[in-house]
Amino acid sequence: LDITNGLRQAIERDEFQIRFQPILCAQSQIVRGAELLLRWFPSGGEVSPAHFIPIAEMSGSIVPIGKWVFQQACFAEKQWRDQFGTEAPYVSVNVSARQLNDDGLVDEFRAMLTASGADPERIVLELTETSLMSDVIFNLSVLHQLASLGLRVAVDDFGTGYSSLAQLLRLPLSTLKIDREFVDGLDKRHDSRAIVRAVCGMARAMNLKVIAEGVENASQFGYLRDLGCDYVQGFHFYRPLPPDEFVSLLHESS
Ligand code: G
Ligand code: G
Ligand code: MN
Ligand code: NA
Repeated sequence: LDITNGLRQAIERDEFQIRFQPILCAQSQIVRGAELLLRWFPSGGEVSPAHFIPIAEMSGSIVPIGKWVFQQACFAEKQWRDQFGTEAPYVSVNVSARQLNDDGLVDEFRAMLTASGADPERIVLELTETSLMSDVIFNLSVLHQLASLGLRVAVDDFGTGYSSLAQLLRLPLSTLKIDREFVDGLDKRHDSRAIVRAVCGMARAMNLKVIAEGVENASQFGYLRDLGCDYVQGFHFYRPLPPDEFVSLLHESS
């Protein structure tokens, strides 16, 4: 399989599917959001995003793919809000650094928001710490333009990059997503607990929300709740779900 060429035709061939992994309030355990995760099924098989996303980034296909993903997020936000009103969850989408370098990005996101009727304040763009720091001056300007559309910005994989905290906090952020490496260490390592506690404390002082990702068991969840983490996500709660199963879940719990 030629991944690079396959990715160029994947949208028109209708080979992508999306999943939604629920994000829950740590205190109430009510579903408040979902992360949109892309799946690719080229002619019968499946290729993991861990494999194809880096190739899409290198070849540039991530630009049209990222627009398609954002469009799906807009449709989902509108659909959920029509069905569940103010109780509807927000939707979070992964955005690659390469997409920020695309001149058309801001105009195209604006047009998709308008055409779909989605509420930008209920859409979160997840950028990894590493990609945010790759060109902080340039990203600062693009992210402020995206934030002025009303979109929220989250730092994904927080704690794994080598960022300057001062630089990072100049960005228009709403949320920090603590990397699962620290969550994984919670019931094993004192330093992971200290890091999670410090991140939660800093976030509160800076008026940011904290999400812990990769929560896999009750013990990790217990620490996160006690340490003041706002939201949780992981296999302990739910795997990434097909869109109809996610909506069924919302119906069951509303
Ligand atoms: O869903 P899974 O854990 O297999 O995803 C693997 C990696 O692919 C993660 O780092 C995730 O952020 C990334 N990923 C999944 N969907 C998307 C997407 O729509 N866009 C981008 N840029 N990355 C994605
Ligand atoms: O890099 P990013 O944080 O966007 O990665 C999201 C990926 O993490 C998704 O592909 C999802 O399948 C995976 N994931 C979600 N929850 C868990 C979990 O509890 N444990 C592990 N190991 N991976 C998870
Ligand atoms: Mn993510
Ligand atoms: Na992450």
